[in-house]
Amino acid sequence: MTNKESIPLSQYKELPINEMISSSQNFLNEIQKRRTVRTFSDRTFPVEIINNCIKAAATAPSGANMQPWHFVIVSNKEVKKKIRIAAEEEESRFYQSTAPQEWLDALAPLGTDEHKPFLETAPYIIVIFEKKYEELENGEKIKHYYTKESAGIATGVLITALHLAGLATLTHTPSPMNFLNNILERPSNEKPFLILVAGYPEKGTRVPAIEKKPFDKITSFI
Ligand code: IYR
Repeated sequence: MTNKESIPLSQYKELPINEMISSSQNFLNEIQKRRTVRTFSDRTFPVEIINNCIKAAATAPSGANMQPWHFVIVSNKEVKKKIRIAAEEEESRFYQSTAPQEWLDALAPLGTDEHKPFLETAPYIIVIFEKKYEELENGEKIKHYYTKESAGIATGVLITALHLAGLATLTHTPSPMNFLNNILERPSNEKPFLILVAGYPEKGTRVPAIEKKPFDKITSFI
């Protein structure tokens, strides 16, 4: 490995095997409780919790360490309303005309439709942008690599961190999402990647009776 400058890997700590097993099992037990929810309470909580989770997300590996992401934390009621109106417009088009029947059939078990009240009810919505390139003040453009993969990994960490902080989330991807650049005043080198709704589930929230595939169906060992 050629490396101009390096520092010791001082934070890495090897664990005894029994701790590795119990730690991975404990994490599995916890993350298995994560469910996507679609009904949120309007009860709020300190933004510090969101900030910490985003800082955790920003530790994710990324293409050439370019960290090609930007997170917009929306709690302002008017802005949330604008996002809801624009998303519902896109979603009405999707559900009523552009979605192929095959896609609608795949979504049927989730019970989704064009109504997105959670975009206004939940205290925070986090809009994640993938940055296609960085534009320096002198106009020079620095290309970013694997932006989708990088934003996807960071989003996975974010969802996990929010779950461990005691919050429920919903990944929402109205399509197309360009309206988010206008409403949130983000530049054209940033492409909306995903909306992550975060909050407490509404009392009495129900979730679809769906399951994850069994381990042996998603793995093979050679
Ligand atoms: N964006 C739409 C449709 C939708 C698509 C998929 I793939 C989902 O897993 C869920 C919903 C919506 O948010 O309703």
